[in-house]
Amino acid sequence: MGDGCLIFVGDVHLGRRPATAAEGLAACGLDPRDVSPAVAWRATVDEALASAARAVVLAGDVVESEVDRFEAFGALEAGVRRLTEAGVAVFGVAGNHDGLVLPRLAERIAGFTLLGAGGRWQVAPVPGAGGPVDLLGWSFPARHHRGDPLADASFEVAVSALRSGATALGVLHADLDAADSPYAPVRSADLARAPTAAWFLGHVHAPHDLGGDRPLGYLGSLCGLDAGEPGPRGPWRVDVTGGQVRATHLPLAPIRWCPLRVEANDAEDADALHAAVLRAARDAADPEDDPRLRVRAWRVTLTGPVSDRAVVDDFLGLAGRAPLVIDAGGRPGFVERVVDATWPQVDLDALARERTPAGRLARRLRALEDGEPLPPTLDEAFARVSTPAWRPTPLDEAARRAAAVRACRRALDALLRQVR
Ligand SMILES: [Mn+2]
Repeated sequence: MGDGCLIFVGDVHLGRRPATAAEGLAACGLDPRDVSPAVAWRATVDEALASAARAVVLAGDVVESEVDRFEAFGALEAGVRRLTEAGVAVFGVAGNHDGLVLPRLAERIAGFTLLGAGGRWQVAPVPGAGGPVDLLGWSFPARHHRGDPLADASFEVAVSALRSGATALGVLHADLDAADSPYAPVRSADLARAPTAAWFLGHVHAPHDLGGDRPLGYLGSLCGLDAGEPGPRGPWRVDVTGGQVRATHLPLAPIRWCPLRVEANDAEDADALHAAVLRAARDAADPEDDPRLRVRAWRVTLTGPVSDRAVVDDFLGLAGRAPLVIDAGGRPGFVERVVDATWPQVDLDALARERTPAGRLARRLRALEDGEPLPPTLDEAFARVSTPAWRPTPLDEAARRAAAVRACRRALDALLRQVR
């Protein structure tokens, strides 16, 4: 029995629900509980049982916060019991959200093995059929951890405890390549130097591409919780054959957050724009998506230059009255929000000659679009919002310019609407 696969699970956040989507879900006949992380966790357990996995490994932030621990206990205990009764081992490391609560839950749930408790690295052999596999794990000892976990003396001790001939898989919750982070900063170069065949990380909710030969990166959230977590979500199936690791994403999350850009200028009235939104969603929705996907939440961005502002305003007014329902790709869906990123279709050259505030703005916009250097005051402003904890990678020149162009267009739009 068993093909020896493991199931790795990124940030689950039991206790969280997509609160802002309640109305849209209701319009699709669903409740926030139908698309919660707990549902994704149950589907993950089903998947592990169906594929006769050797082990399920949780990469931290299993629980949203301490006040969710009773709810999390129920969901976690039920899943762990089903797994262990079928001979599937369950491991986990604690993250920043559950640095205090996961160790307490682990103590009370039979069969759940917490790895690296108290911030001390630990090695655990994975039981079950197949070649020898060792897990190398580290848990958050608190809500914050400013030190590099790899710099801890226990790391070398644990590494030397890895069995020779075993495939070592690293698991921890950490902030990758973010030097000043209060969330266990680690360098990918240091991880790559370790004698492991792969590193599976929790913390950042956007999944990395782990499909390569030696996977190293974020598993991503198990279930997207808002429009900031777009695209397919779910656990990863990890197969170990002859020391080779192969990771496959299993997009089994019940809800998917889908960004959708729609050109607004082609529509002559609000109904035509509505039809364009439906068309775009139907083009984007893949009927072959995982059958466990129950609903799509669309974030519609209206874009492009617009000659008739009233069409967009009319559409926004109508769409704001009740959630816009979209049946696409064999699945229900709803528009979670409409973002108006259109700009007025004006003769910028003519406007730029005017000695008015709008003219001045038009000159600035043209300069930005023509690639003239960004004003230093603007770069200082961007530097202030690029704090290391939230935006480890500073915005590059192209992104700063695009943001400035967007802001300029919005301001020009507002200005021209006052004038007319
Ligand atoms: Mn998290």
